Amino acid sequence: MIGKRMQDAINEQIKHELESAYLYLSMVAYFHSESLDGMAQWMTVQAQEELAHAMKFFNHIDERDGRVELKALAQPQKEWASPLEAFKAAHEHERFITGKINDLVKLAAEEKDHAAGIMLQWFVTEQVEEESSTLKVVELLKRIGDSGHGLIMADRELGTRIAAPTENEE
Ligand code: OFO
Repeated sequence: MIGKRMQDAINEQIKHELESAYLYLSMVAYFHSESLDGMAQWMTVQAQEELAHAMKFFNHIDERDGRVELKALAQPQKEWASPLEAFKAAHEHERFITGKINDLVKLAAEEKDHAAGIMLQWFVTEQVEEESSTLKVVELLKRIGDSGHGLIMADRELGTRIAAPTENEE
């Protein structure tokens, strides 16, 4: 059975993951409003990943005879000054989430909760990917600058992102 401290911390992390999905869905709406459907597609996949992350934590508590407790979600930001600012915000958010995962890893060690520790290793690796993928788009949009043609090309490229089949697996 999962211990109370770890259960509370994972319940908090479920909220963070759902808030990530909420933030990225808000960016989907923003990109659609700017007629950037490719970026909206990229962020849709990102939001779907976040729901899968929330469910990994949800199932971990469930499988260890704990009790999931869903919390109120903060209202996400609605507008950004530019696509670059939106992707910068996504990258900053991923850095924040990495910090939260690292806190959970520390707690698992303190509590000698090896099951949580093993589960969390997947998230440690995933956060490297999450930070890297958002940073790559930030760098791309910085290079493009004010070029309208560049933005259209980037939008087309980002629209090719599809959900990896393994992302929704346990
Ligand atoms: Fe769940 O990795 Fe992003 O936030």
